[in-house]
This record gives sequence, structure tokens and C-alpha cells, in this order.
Amino acid sequence: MAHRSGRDQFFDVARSEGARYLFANPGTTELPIFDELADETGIELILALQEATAVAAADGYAQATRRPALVNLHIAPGVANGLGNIFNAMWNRSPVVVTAGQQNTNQLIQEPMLAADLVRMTEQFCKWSYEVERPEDIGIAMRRAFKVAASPPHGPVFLSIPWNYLDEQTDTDVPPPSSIDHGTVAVDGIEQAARRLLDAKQPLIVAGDEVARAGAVNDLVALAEAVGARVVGEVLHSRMVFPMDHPLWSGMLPPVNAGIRSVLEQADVALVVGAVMFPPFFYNPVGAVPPNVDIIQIDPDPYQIAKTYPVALGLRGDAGATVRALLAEVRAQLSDDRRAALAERVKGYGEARAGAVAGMKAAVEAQMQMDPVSSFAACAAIADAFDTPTSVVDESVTATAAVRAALRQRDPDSYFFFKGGGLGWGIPASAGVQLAQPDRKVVAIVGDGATCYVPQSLWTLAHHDLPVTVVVLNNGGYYILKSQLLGMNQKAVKFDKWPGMDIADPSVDFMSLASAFGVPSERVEKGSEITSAVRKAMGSGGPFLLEVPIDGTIKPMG
Ligand SMILES: Cc1ncc(C[n+]2csc(CCOP(=O)(O)OP(=O)(O)O)c2C)c(N)n1
Ligand SMILES: [Mg+2]
Repeated sequence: MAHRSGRDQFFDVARSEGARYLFANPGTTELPIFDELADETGIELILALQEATAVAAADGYAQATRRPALVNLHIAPGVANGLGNIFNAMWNRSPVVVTAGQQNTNQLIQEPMLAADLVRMTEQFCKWSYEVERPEDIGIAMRRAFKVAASPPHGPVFLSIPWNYLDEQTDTDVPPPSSIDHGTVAVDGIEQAARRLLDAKQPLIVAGDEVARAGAVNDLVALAEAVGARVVGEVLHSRMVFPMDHPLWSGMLPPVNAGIRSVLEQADVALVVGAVMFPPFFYNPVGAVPPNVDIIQIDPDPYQIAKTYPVALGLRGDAGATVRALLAEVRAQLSDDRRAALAERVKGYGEARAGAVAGMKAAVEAQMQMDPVSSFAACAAIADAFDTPTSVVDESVTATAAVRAALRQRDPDSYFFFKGGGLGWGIPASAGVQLAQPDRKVVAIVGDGATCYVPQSLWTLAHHDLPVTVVVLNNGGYYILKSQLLGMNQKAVKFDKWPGMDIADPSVDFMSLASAFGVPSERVEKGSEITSAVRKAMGSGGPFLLEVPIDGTIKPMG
């Protein structure tokens, strides 16, 4: 297959790596790629009107398919626009292959317009960041980009491709794709790990996003049931790591060391599977891990094992393959007596959980009467509308605790969040999730502030007929920051002034915003009308925006 031009190599590799879509926003330096799209490439362009949107859509697609997604940005300014969501993709361990055009190499010395050192711009957020040095290297570089993105730990990679190379003819063959089995297991530690878990009086499992990425949610359920362990999600887990209505599920770890510590203190052995251990948000001088708990950590990334906190046993390997090996060993070691005792323990946890769920229902009912409704009640009402398989993309910020409490997601790949924390991710990510899951309903639950970072992503939903329901929880501004200022109890509280926190004067007209981008919309004033409105939007057959005013009374976080 000699005589492949640079652009041929680009598309040859993309196609043979299984890329169905190219998420992109165009510019001059990438025009050969867009020119090629006029022909039959087998790859569909998903057009984003701003690069942040393109990257988040690719991230959503990559997470939902668990495979690399290809996104092309426009040289320095486009890469800069995309960086916030490249950062989010890094935190999401999302295999996003980012390419960008570079200026013509014949004039780089002249410091041409739009050019910059793209590798330096991206390398701290990418597993591999490289600028192609010869036109004939595009095939190998693209192949490497896909391989590195999809090798554990998954993550974004970046490739800069000079404009002139894309149209140069070469005599190179594009290397074929490789089949690589990453399902490694740290064999020697399995027996000991199983014994420690079975001997534990109060084992706890911390389920991380890597469990979802490895497709191991159901294996982890079997393991938790076999060893009689409660399960918590890692700090701000970004995926569906355990069925959210399972009796052993106890919600997520909070992003503060003291909170994590008080959960771990209740355990004597904690199995941490595919989770980062443990990134705090709010500073707290205590460590997250108390001395009484033995940690067994499974992760494909040796850097993550015992990174901050020591472990009793680290098992480097694929989260799925290791959990399955551990489960087989646990079953081999389990005596009938012990199995019966552990089943009793699981029953006890289930009863405690049922009590907590009943308490939550009562609180929802009371708050449903509020005007405007609380975010807690609004999220419960949204979740009540899900009577078909639904995936949720969550950028609801303060309300994420309510979203997580309300959801009863059971299917793997049915919940997506962004623990990187860079706003402007949710609506475009939902476009990627819907492309990956055409047979599921997709609902994005987003804050009013979050929406305003990427309003143009609504156009991508409309343009590509992606039937996402976008629910904007509108509390008129940056509620989470207000509640943190309240906690600081300094001048904002003293003068009752909240600088930079209100989206007011004018307030945003979300229905006009949706209409400007071709998305129908409705405003739901009453809590009691939310469920039916969400159902109607989900059944509309196209994208739909629902604006739900929620209570904005400032309360301390908690
Ligand atoms: C790119 C970016 N800019 C700024 C912030 C800081 N920030 C964190 S939360 C927040 C408010 C978000 O408002 P909204 O989406 O309405 O959620 P609410 O706080 O009202 O729950 C802001 C501005 C951020 N996380 N990311
Ligand atoms: Mg808000």
C-alpha cells in the first residue's frame, strides 16, 4: 500500500483502529483532513462549534465505548480551548486521541500565525505528546497514539501533525493494528488477598472507575457478595462502578480526608480496586487512611499503587482479570460454614440500607412541596422518569450528591461524571455517550453555571439528531461557591454580598438559548411536574432542554 499521503495515513489508521467518528472543529492547518472527509472515509464528522465541546464529546464516547475516540483540534488556539477537557479526560482515564494541525514546517522559523509549541502545551495532561517530524511517520505515530491511549491506564494522548505533511506523498506502508492482551494478573498475591478478605471482620471494597473501564462491575458484585463486604465508590467516581440499588452499595467517598478516614475506620481490611487513593479536594491536615485498616490495592498502573498511602498488599494488574482471579480463589477457600455466616452479614447490610433508602424517600416527599423545589427532590423526580434503560451524564455540581443518591442505575456504562472538575463537560459528553449508546436514553443533568461554559454543544445535539434530554438545574448562579463562602464566614457573610456568584442582571433565558441552537425546550416550575416533563422530553425523539428552577437558599455544604 505504498504512495500513501499524510492524510491517507491519518485515515488508514483511524479506520483500522475502529474509529467511527471524528470529533472536530476545523481550521486552515487541518484543511487536508476536512477535504478528505468530502470523500468516502468511513468516518463520520461530529462537528463541535468550540474545541472544548469536541474534546468532551470524544471523552463521553470513549468512556461509553471503553475504546479510543479521535478528536481533531485547530492548532494552538484550538488546543488551548480544548485543554480543560483534555485535563478532565486525564482524570477520567479516558482514551482520547487528540490530533491538531501544526503550521507548515517550511515556515515555522518565521513564527507564523497560530503556531506554538503544541507538545509543551499538552504534555502534562497526556500520556504521550508528540509532533510528527516526517510525513512518512504519520502512520506509525497515529498507530502509537491509539495504542498508548488504550493501554492501561487509559488516558488522553496528543499528536501534532504539520499542515504540509498531510498532503505530502510518501512511499511508506501504514503498519497494521496490533492485538494486545492487557488482562494481566499479579498471580502470587491472589491467595493472600483472598485469605485476608475472608478473615476480615468488616471488609470494605472501594470501587474505582477502573472497575467500570475494565467491564468488571458484575464480577465485583460477585466478589463483594462472596466476602460479605460493603462497597463504596472512589472519591467522586466518574462511572457506574457498582449497581446503585444493590444492598451492599454505600455511596461514594467524600472528597475530604477526614470523611474518607471515618469511612475506612469502620473497616479492618479495605480492598481498593482501580481507584485513585485518595485525592482530596478540601484540605484537611489528617491523612485519609487510619492505622487500623489493611489496604489491598489492585490497579493496572504501578504509579497508583501505594502512591500516597502504604498498602498491606498491592496487586498490579487489570482490574477485571484480577477481580475474577480473586473471586475464584475466594470461592475455593470458602467453607460452607463461613459462606452461611457471610450471607447473614450481607443480609444485615441490606436491611440497614433499606432503612436509609426509606428515610431518603420521606425527605424527598417533604422537599417536593418547596417552591422552587430542592435539588434533592428534583433529582429524585428526574430519576423516577427512567422507565427504560437510561444513561446519565452528571455535571450537576452541588446536586451531584442528590443525583447519586437518587439514581438506581444497574447497567454498566450508565453513569458518567468528570472528577477532573473542569466545568463545560456535561452537555458535550452526553453527545458522545448518545453516539456510543444509540439504543439507550441519555439524560444530562447540568447546573445553570455549567451550561454556560458550553452552550454551543446544544447545536451539536441538534445538528446530529442526538436525542439527549438536557435538564438544567437553575439556582441562578454558582451555588456551590456561595455555600463555600458561607462556610468561610468572612466578608461575604458579614456584608451579605456574593461577588461573582449570581448569574443575574440579566438572568439567562435558557429556553431562548436552546431555541437559538435548534433544541426545543420547556420550563418546569413545580416539583410535582418534573417526572412527567422528563418522560415527555425523553420520548420526544430528539434533543430537548428542560429548565428546572431549584432552591438557591444558601446553606453550608454537607
Ligand atoms: C472551567 C472552570 N471554571 C470555573 C470553575 C469553578 N467552579 C466550580 S463550581 C462552579 C459553579 C458551578 O455553577 P452551577 O453549574 O450552576 O452549579 P451550582 O454551583 O449552582 O450547583 C464554578 C464556577 C470550574 N470548576 N471550572
Ligand atoms: Mg447553579
